Amino acid sequence: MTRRGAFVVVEGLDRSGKTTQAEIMRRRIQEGGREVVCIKFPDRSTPIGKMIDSYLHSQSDLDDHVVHLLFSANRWEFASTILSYLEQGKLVLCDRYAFSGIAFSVAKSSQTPISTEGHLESSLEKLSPITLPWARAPDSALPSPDLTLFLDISPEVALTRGGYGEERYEKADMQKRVRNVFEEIGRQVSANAGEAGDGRWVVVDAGRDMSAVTEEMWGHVQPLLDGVDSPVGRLW
Ligand code: DGP
Ligand code: NA
Ligand code: NA
Repeated sequence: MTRRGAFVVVEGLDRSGKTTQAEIMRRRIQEGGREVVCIKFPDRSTPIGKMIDSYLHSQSDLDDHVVHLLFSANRWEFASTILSYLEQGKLVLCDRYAFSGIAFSVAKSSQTPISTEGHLESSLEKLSPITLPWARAPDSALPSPDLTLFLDISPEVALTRGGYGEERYEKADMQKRVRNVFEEIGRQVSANAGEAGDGRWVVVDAGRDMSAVTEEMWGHVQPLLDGVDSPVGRLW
């Protein structure tokens, strides 16, 4: 029986070099003669993805809970695709996943004062901020990564890289909160990894030069190149 492909997720803060590193990783895997498929979330090409894109460009305003569910729905749109690639023995390399979903929503919601303006005042006041357990729920049972590489960078170093971009979340105080939530997620994932037998969480210091980061990532990906014997897990 042929082995299934490995599911590898690259997570990270904005400006961590995540997308560049994922591309380098893809090329390396391919040059080694293995099949690899790259996926990136949010995937802005679908109708749901277009709503997310509009939100990120601040062209539309949506309640935090709604946004959270859209990002999650966007992942569900590709869940069966991911599973079928893995079954075909392909390594799936995924730029952001459910961990970003939790980190950004919890961080955003904890900094938003509840609006006291307008006719929605009374109902808005009843909406609670997004908690970690609430944020985890919609991604429950999505394919679980065999390995998550978290590219960690301090907001200070991110600033030396030219600062953040124009999108909604790309502000220093928000990035600090995101980093804190990612840290908590990492602890929870690591605590469950042994039990469930899947899903290691590895923190990679992405503040170093690019080749050092690539080499460390490669060291973790290499053992997965020949595939995985165990069935694909499911999140939490
Ligand atoms: P990127 O294309 O990787 O730069 O991601 C766009 C932005 O969206 C980035 O600031 C991180 C944020 N983001 C990614 N995934 C999620 C998610 O699932 N939920 C929320 N709330 N934000 C996300
Ligand atoms: Na970004
Ligand atoms: Na993304």
